[in-house]
Amino acid sequence: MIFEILTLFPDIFSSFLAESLIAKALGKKLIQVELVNIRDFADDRRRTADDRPFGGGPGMVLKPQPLALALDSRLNSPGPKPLVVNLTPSGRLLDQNLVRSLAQNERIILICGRYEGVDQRVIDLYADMELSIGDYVLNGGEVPAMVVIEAVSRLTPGFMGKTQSLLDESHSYGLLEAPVYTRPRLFRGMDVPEQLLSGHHAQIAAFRLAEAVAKTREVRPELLDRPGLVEETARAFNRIDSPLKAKTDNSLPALKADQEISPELESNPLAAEDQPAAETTVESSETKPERS
Ligand code: 6GU
Repeated sequence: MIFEILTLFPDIFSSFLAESLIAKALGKKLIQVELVNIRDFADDRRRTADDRPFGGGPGMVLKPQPLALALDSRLNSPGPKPLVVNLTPSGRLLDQNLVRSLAQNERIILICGRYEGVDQRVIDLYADMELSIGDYVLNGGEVPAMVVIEAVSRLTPGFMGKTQSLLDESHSYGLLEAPVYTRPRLFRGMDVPEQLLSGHHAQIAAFRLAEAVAKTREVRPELLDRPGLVEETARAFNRIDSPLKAKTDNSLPALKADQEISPELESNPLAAEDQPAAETTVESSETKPERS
């Protein structure tokens, strides 16, 4: 996976690229990151890359010419055809499904806008998509670019240890993570849930799944409304062979025999987007409910 970052502030990325799993992945050539300073493509002596907006208003806008030349230099370089992404708070919201589809690309160019944004004509000419990392405003696309690189790289084969990828598989149902604990067993008078100490793999898996559902219901109840989740969770739960199942059944609304998907959810226009083909779950086609 190749990431090319177009930015006015390449130094922001130094420690991000020099530490931990990202540094290891770069070392192993699992990922490649190229930093391109847009200012290098300015044609005046002062290397101007931004200007005031037509029509007035606060802030500055990235000038079209330096950015277009920077993009041309990358697009004319050899390699796979890149996906060109403009990072902006007015873009499509990034979530794990979108991360998965971004990871299908061999090469991604990330445009880090600054100030008030990027001249629209460059976006119209070059960008395949615009992407936001959340509903809040940042100073520029540099932190979002790091978010994209990290989230996408984690899906690159070999980036994570085997353990982590297995963990990810069990959490790919769109639930929040169950709470985790480490030694010491007793901390300030608080013990670790006994189910985690049993050593029984199936019991532990069932407990964690129940905890994940409970946590999700408490913090992000809307995630439980996602069409398909009911079937996926039920399936995951059914794979677990555990005496604990009977006990945890109450915390898994998904598993109630009489539960049906509400018509409201059935007609959710987001349903199709939430379940991109062959990306979310391998098993989704088998588990789809009959829909009339
Ligand atoms: Cl991609 N850019 C900026 N400037 N702010 C943001 C963002 C992007 N995503 C959320 N806030």
